[in-house]
Formats: sequence, C-alpha cells, structure tokens
Amino acid sequence: MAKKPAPAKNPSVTKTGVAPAKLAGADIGGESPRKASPIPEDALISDSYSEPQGEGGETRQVAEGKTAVLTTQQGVLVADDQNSLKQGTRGPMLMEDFHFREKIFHFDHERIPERVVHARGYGAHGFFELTEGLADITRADIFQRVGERTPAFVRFSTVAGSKGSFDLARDVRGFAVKLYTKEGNWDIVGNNIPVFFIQDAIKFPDLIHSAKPEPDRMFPQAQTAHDNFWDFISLTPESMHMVMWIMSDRAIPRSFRTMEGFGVHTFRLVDSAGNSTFVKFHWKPKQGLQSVVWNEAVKINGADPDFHRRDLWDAINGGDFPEWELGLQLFDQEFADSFDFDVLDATKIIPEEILPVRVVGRLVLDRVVDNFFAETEQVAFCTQNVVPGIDFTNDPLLQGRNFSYLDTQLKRLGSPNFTHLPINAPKCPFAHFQQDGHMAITNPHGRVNYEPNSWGAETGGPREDPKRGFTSFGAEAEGAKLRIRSESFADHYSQARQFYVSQTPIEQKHMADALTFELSKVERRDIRARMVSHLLNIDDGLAAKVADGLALSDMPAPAQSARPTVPDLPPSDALSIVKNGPSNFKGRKLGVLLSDGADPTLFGALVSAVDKLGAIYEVVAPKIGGVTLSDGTKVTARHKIDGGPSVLFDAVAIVVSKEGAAMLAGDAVAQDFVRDAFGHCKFIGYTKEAELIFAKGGIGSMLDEACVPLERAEDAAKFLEAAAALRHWPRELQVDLDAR
Ligand code: HDE
Repeated sequence: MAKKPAPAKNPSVTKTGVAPAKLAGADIGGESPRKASPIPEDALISDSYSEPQGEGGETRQVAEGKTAVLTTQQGVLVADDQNSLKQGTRGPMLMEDFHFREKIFHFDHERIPERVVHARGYGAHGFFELTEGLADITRADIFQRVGERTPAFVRFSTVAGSKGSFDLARDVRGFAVKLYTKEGNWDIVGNNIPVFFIQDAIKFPDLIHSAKPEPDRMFPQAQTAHDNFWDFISLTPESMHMVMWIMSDRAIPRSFRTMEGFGVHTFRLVDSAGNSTFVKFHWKPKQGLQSVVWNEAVKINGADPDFHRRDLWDAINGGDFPEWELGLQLFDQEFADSFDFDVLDATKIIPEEILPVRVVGRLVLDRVVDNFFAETEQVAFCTQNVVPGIDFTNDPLLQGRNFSYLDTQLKRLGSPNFTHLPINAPKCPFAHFQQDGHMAITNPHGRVNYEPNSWGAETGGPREDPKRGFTSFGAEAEGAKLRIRSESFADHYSQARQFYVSQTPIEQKHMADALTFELSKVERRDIRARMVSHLLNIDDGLAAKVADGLALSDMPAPAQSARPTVPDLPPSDALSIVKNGPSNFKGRKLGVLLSDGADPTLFGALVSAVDKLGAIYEVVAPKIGGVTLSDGTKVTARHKIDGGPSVLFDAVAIVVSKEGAAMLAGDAVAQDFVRDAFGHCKFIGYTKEAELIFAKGGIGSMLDEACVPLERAEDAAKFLEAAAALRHWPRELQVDLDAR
C-alpha cells in the first residue's frame, strides 16, 4: 500500500524568523552557461555558492543543495516572507512594512503592454551557419566566411490572438529572426506565409482592427471567423492571394518546427562596390512541412492550448534541434521587369520553379530561454535593423514597417533604452553618443558626449567610418508627391488562382471547407456573397463549393476586377504542404494507448522502433499511475486518457489486453481517442484486442491500410515506416463520401 503523504505545513502559522523553504531541484534555468555569483557568501544559508540565473543575473536558485537567502530589491535579507508587519497579532497592518510595499508595488507593475499584433509568441536561441559564401553579392559580414556561426534568437507567434490565447488558431504565424552579426543586429521579421493582405502600410490598422475581436463585444478571440474581418477582406481585393494561403492548412501548422518562414518583401543585397541584387528570403524546415486538420486544431486548443510552445520546448530540451535552411531568391532589375506584377508588391511571390531558391546557410535552434519575459517578451524586432550589405526596397509595406516597429517598442518596453536589454543588445562592439533616458544601463564614460569634438582619439569617443559604415544603396527617385497605387500593383487574382491550382485535391478540399466554415460565422449575407464573388475570379469550382456549403441562394456575379485573372499561370509544387512533407517519422510523436496486461514484447518493439527513428512516444493509460504489462513490468503514463486525446499525437498505437480493451471500449474518452485518430486520417497501429474499442467507437467496419495490425514485434517498425506519410488522406475523401 502506498504510504500516506505527510500533511503539508501551513506557512501562515510559522514563527517569524523561520528559514526560507528550500527550493526543489538544483537547476531551474536549463543548460545555459552561468557566470560567477554576485551573492556574498554570508547571504547563503549553507556552505556553498549560488549562481545568477540567465543573462539578467538574478540570483534565485539553489546550487548543489545550497540555498540563497531571500532579499528585498535593495539586497536586504528577509526574515519572514509569510506575514506582513502588524500592530499586535490581528492588525492593523503597518505602513512601515517596506518589504510588503516593495513586493506588492513590483507585482502591480509586472505587466507590460502586449504586442498590438503577434502578442502570443514563443522564442528560442540558436545560431546561423553559413554554408555558401556570398562575397560577390553582398558585403554583409554574416555572408563572408563559410562555416562561421552567428548567434540567433527566433520568435514564432500568432497574429490576431492576445497573449493568453491558444496556439492552434487559424492564423498567420510570425517567424522573426534576430541575427547578432559582427557588424550589428540584423532582424528578418518574417511570417510563415510569403505574401501579405495589403500592399500599403497605411491599411495595416484597418486590417488588424477588422481581424481582432469586435470592439463592442470583445469577441471572437484569436479568430477571423466574424463579420468585421470578412467585411474588410471582401472590400480589399488585393488580399485575395493571402486569403488563399490563410484558408489553407498553412494557417494550422503542426509545429513551429514544420513551417517555412519568409522575409516576404523584396530586399537588396549590396556588394562592396555598391552594386545591388534583389533578394527574397526563405527559411526551409529540415523537418518537412506539416499541418494539422481543422477539427483536430479545434480539439488541440482545448486539450493543450500551449501545443506549439510545448513542442518547441520539448524538442530542444530533448536534443532534437529544429533546423531551417536559409534560401535566397536572387534577381536583378531586368528579371524584375519581366513580370506583369511588381516585385515591390508584397501580395506577390516569384514561384520557385521560375527562380530557384539558393540555399546559403542553416539556422539551428538549440537552447530554450532561461526566462520567458526577459527574452521572448522583451525581444524587440525591428525591420529597420539591417547591417551593411543589406538594404530596403521601395515596397510601401516595408517602408511603413520601418517606422512602426521602432515606435511600437517604445510603447511596449517603455524606454528608448530597450536596446540595453541583453536580448536586444548587439553582441558586437558598439559606441555612440546616445545617452540617458529611462533605465539607461549601458552608460558611456568620460567627458565627451558629442561629435565633432577636438578631444582626440584617446578621449574623444567614436568616429564615423565612411568605408566600413552602413551606406544606403543609391536608388534614384523622382516624381510628384502622390497618394496613389501604381498600376503595376493591380492584379489581385492571378497568383491567388495559381496557389489554389497548385494544391493537391485534399488541400483544395481543406481550403473550400475553411472558407465555408469562416463565412458560415459571418452574420451578414451580403458579405458572404461578396466573398464568393471574389472566389469566382479565382476558381469557379472553389466558388461553387463554397456557395453550396453556405447554401447561397443566387450565385453572385464575379467581383469587378482592375485586371482580368491570368488563368494559366503554371502550378508550383513548392506551394503545397503535402508535396513537401517529411520522408520519415523523425521528430514526430507517437501516442501509445496502453492497458494493464498489454503485451510487453510489442510495447518494447514500438519503443525501440521509435528511438531508432529519432521520434518520441508518450504513454496514455486509464490511470496516471501507469499500467502493469502481462509480464509484471510497470510502465508509467504521461497522460491519463482524458488528458491525452489522440489529437496530441502524429500517430497512435493501441496496445491493450482483452480485459483492458473491454474496460476502455465502454469509455467515451477511449472511443473518441480512436474515432478522432481515424477521422484525422492518422496511422493507427493496434493489437487485435483493440478491435472492440474500434467497434464501440464506430470505426470497426471502416479500417483501411493505414490501420496496421500489430501482431509480432516486427510489425512495430513496419507500422512506423508506413506512418512516415503522417496522414492517410484518401481516408478523408472516403469518409466525406460516406457521409453524403
Ligand atoms: Fe508586423 N508588426 N507589421 N508584419 N510583425 C509587429 O511590432 C506592422 C507585417 C511581423 O515576434 C509589431 O514588435 C505593420 C508583415 C512579426 O516580436 C508592429 C505592418 C510581416 C511580428 C508591426 C506589418 C510582419 C510583427 C507589433 C504593415 C511579415 C512579431 C509588435 C506594413 C513579413 C515580431 C512589434 C515579434 C510585429 C507592424 C506587416 C511580421 C506593430 C505596420 C508584412 C513576425 O510594429
């Protein structure tokens, strides 16, 4: 019988002067290197030293069983943190309690404004490594020496939801990369979609207002399925290409690790002679592209709202470091002029089949943050952060962003000195005469704070370097001041169509379903019809499916279009997720539903097949304490079954005994487990006994070739080999046919 746990002591009855509780665990800060402790020896309650945590240098944790003494912010040792200072035993509280006041004051001011967009995000550290030198194209230091590594910090995010919203919103994902180069910080503030909704930054507030919760009622949260969004979109034809992307499964990625990143705008690379080459940036995940399906996303949000951040945290801490290739599309003015569209228009791509992506390096994320707030929350990306050799173009979206990001950091972080924060400070030497302001941390020394000055090299401070310093590309500009959109930005439908026709049938189906779902939440019929009128300019079949899904009584006329759709732009395989999936189960997660009395050989075979592939598994069991296999082996569970639905896994195996199956078959949660795995087209490995659960779950008669019987140990490896395909898409088409 289990020992009865000792009752917890009630701290409120401890006497003043009690020693602070020992913190559990020797290291709560991960693997990062630590500096020597600034805590004096006498501030430790045992005979050891303590270490600062993370880059901020706070001292909180225990090292090798030795505990630091709690102090106030002023460094005063605290005797009692459980009781406020009172007159007598029952109060009143005394104003002079500086410890209480300081503690509450600080707590009251813990929050900073969340980002106005991209509020919910998750970051990690890593490095960029150059694999191909680009000295002939750019003077950017980061692109000079093959094999050299540059420290990087990446923050992934959703756009519309607030900080506490769920990870699997149907939304664009931010993919912002800060590269701490030897010649300054370079931020590529990109998304997981290569185009954008609007062409001119002046429309950004309208776009975001329309996407966020409606202002009177403040819902729906983190969703675009409402009138305001689709009203704005249907009145903004330039958004149609982006609409195709966000209605595709790109907007519900399986993981941050399985999505692409794009710089979106056309930028410039500039060589040492001042020549410019246009460039578009691509991040290609080594893990392959992968998304979930909508019904699954909805359920993941309930089961684990932190699904994406947990995935990144677990992968990095498990040593499975996510990796992306940096690819460039490089072109000159003549090539740019060969298109009907404008390369300054952020609603357009250059298909990879026309201009291949040249891989020049890799980005690896190998360290989680020590402190979420200090790093992920306080990181300040700015599109204006470029380095010598990288430059802007006249893309009106990019130019507007160059104002917005700096401005927004002041609001969020509260001081122009946000660059002093360790996460934002350059890792290369820096020297300037900017000074003072709130929270100035890195302050210049000496008498001179201006230039020119005549104090000489020793004491006169830094000077310009016309040769090595940043110089803007000398693009020529002329013309009258006009509020106008160039005619070259006028085609809104051709690439939207190209994206749609580049998808596999299942991906097209998901797009039609997504549009139908989103518009079904729109109350005003005229907005629904207006959206369908745009779809008619993209693809008749898509428009018909959505109109049918909405039971639209009359098909509207196609939307008026400044330029007719070019119907035959060639399909591009690079645009499909399914065509760019992984080739094996590496980095994926198998959920194993185990019961008491299950076969240990099969379970063991599954575990070793998973290990061999570099994948992971988690055990789901009727009780969190685990199960006892038929040979008496005890296996601990990661999830009790109602906390571990199959939506959390890439594939599932049901390894149960006869008794276990009989017990689970009567449980609605176990029925959901198998029904969802099947409905979401997952690969399912199963022991014969599990058929009873399938029968009760209503899928007993529908099993197909992606439901793999596990009879012998060898079947485990075969099952995972098949599961490399991740989803058995023919099933969805079949299931839908059956439904009709
Ligand atoms: Fe942003 N965007 N954006 N955006 N954006 C912000 O800056 C803005 C756009 C993107 O993880 C804000 O620090 C304008 C395109 C990412 O911290 C703000 C316009 C792309 C992130 C802002 C755009 C992005 C932001 C809010 C239209 C893809 C998160 C907080 C011209 C290429 C960065 C912040 C992070 C964040 C403005 C359009 C990507 C307000 C005005 C296009 C990944 O400055």
